[in-house]
Amino acid sequence: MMADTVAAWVAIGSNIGDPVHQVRQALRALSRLPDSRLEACSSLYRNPPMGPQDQPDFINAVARLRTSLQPLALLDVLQAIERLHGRVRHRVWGERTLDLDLILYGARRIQESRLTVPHPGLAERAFVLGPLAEIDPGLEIPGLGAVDALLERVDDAALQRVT
Ligand code: PH2
Ligand code: MG
Ligand code: MG
Repeated sequence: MMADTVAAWVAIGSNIGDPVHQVRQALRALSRLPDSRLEACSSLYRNPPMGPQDQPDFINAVARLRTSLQPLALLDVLQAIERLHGRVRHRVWGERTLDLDLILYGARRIQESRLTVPHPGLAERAFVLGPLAEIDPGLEIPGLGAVDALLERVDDAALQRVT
């Protein structure tokens, strides 16, 4: 078990129900995944919605796992957590109880029908780059460059750390 492990990064988001509680529950669930260890998690950040503006603020965070699960197997368990936590998703870019996105898997680039890694929106999203830079500032994102350099190019003024 845990032979051939890689680091994998998961972006967490929630904006309906009790988002802070749901993000904490998600982190707890990530700490219990098979063949995986939760290595690091960022602070929680409150921030305004990207997309439709008539929805509540999001709570976002990023976690780093060490895993021997293959990317699609990891995606399966992430989607199982979303379902177990009663995922509700009303519209594209809209409100949801829990969103777990596999944003990076080692230094791999993956193009499959179910999964694109690095996550296509990564470089534009302060709510992903901010928490990611908190735990791994110098990380090189395949094809995009270092996290801290990418963060300098987006507006992160609205990211509010939750105490
Ligand atoms: N997720 C979305 C749509 N908009 N906005 C913020 N701030 N954070 C998110 O995680 C988010 C969003 C759909 O996944
Ligand atoms: Mg998602
Ligand atoms: Mg998402």
